[in-house]
Amino acid sequence: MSPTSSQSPQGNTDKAFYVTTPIYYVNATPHLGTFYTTVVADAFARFRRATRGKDSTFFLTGLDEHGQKIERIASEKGLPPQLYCDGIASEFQKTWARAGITYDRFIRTTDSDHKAAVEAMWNRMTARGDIYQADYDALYCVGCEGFKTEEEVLVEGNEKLCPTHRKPVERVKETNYFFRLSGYADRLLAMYDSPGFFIAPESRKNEVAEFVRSGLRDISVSRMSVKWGIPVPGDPKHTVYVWIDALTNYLTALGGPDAVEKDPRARALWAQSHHIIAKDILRFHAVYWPAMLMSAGLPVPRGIFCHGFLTVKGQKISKGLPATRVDPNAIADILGMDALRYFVLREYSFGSDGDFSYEALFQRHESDLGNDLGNLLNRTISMAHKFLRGKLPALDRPAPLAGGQSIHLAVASATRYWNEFSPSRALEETWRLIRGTNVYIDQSAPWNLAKLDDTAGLMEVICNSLELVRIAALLVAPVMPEASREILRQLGRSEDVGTWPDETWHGWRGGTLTEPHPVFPRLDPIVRALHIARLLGETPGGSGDTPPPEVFSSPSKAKPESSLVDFEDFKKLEFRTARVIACEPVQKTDKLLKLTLDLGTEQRTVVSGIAAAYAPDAMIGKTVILVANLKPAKLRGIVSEGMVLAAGEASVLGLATIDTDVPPGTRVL
Ligand code: ME8
Repeated sequence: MSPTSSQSPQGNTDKAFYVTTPIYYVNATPHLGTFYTTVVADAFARFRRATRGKDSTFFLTGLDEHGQKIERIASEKGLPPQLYCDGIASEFQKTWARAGITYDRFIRTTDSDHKAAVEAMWNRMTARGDIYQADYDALYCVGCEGFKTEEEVLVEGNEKLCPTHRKPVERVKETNYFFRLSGYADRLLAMYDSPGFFIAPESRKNEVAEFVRSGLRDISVSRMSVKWGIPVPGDPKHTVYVWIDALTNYLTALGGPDAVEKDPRARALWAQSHHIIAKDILRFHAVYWPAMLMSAGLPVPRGIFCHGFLTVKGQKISKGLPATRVDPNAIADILGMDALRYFVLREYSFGSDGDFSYEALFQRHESDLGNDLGNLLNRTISMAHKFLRGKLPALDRPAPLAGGQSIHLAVASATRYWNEFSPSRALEETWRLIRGTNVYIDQSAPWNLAKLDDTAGLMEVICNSLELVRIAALLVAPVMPEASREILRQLGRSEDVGTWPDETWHGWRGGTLTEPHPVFPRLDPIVRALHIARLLGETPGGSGDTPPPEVFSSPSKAKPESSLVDFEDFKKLEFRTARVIACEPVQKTDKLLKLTLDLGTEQRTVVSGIAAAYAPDAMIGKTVILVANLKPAKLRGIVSEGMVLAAGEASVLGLATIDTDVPPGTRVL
């Protein structure tokens, strides 16, 4: 079972909520795995702010910049480590800004207050008598920044490999400082069973308890051979082990160990601290970290949420495996960040592993976002304009709503699942409401009421529908903040942004509607196929192409003004006339034709989605307009070297041509 806030260590319903993500290594830019954890944390933070007030919540994310791994990468790149870290940090910050991540602090372990917090932790653990010096001879994986036992490593020939990274481990022989972890086994086991602490899912708690029961060894907490880090207080030849450094970040952000003890706000937040991580770093968070805190005389965190891995074709998405690279920014270029946020929160049940595919992503975009939510907004606003001129005051008496009980239930259930940290189930309940509203409109048939001049009936159905759309917009806000804002704007209810709906039915509260405007524009199936081909092409398993420009966007995709293109950008596109000299259908599809084009000085092969409108023979001899400088994309195994311009949305209606005879290859402007 997931915890609820009423189970806080003090046994009260404290409003405070502190949520953290891991601080990510700066050995790569954000990918779908780091995006997932960060979006989950952001959605929890947004939900808490909406339900308990803006100041109740503190959301922390950031970067783990020290250690041997980063020291090596920076040196390979010939950069001073700080400069290297600054570059990656700015990439993370740009992506998180674009993804609407509302962190209260973006911590970097190179921040000066963090150094002070690590020193304070070290001094507290030393004062407790838990830090001592000894010679060390052990195996180390730089990828994990972790020590490995002889039993843990894989032996292949003469080499010993890290079981996670499949790379050789290194032997470390040094005089190190050690932390007396072995002394904490009993207290850790008692903590796992105490009501004031949780690890979710429960299975992960059992796994950790088993590890502790099997016996804990003291851990090395300093390195002499690593310079990129925080010096050990009083003995600067040694550098604090990167995990001791990194875990302390959760205290730094609240003011450090002393503040967590003495400052009332820091104390309240720490008592409600929730670490969101994936299973790769569970041991560090559920064993090392609470033991360090116990040693430092500080309370342990409130809880740890351990989610599974996102995979591509069963392989964990990770920086070291380019074939698993899924770039959130490349997806957002096509669908927007909200759609990707929705997808990861809806598709994966929090806690389990989940496989990613572009097909599933585009499918959900079309069905859940376009057909269900987008269509509901669009039809409701259109009907309000058509039948009632768009000005919809609140009714004197809220209209009763058949099925009002189920709406009450949908809001209550969504709220409950958010409180229980189950985003996919909360969204499932929200979609029950959205789909139910579409059914309500179908069954009430306002178009028939209009024919009968039943204005009161029309008012009731349309006001009820508007209110249901408003409730849906508020319920999706933690997941799709921009879409929520836009829906509320179209409803004339901008003042509701950031609020949470009541569980009881009050009816429509009034508003002046804007014109309907698609929030999740539909993608033509061919355009969608092209997008998928090009997104896959970014991985070595695909065609190796880089993304084509925005020209692949559906013509219906409405753009906010800020994304209008400059003339300079437009000029980068090269349109040329081309004569079709051969044409044949593409196997196993009834949509695509393979064209051979003459451009005067060269021939090109282009795959085009015009098969429904043109027979292959009818194409021969035509002069078409080609986007000639698109990066090639692989479609059904054929490399397509450009794109033919055509009119139409869901299906092609006609080709763009030139009305006089011009030689093939002529530039079109
Ligand atoms: O471990 N699926 O940093 P890291 C789901 N610096 N989540 C994934 C994922 C995947 N395929 N890949 C990565 C570190 N993640 C340390 C943390 S904290 C004090 C120090 C997410 O860059 C997930 O949250 O290797 C995972 O735990 C984290 O990124 C690992 O990030």
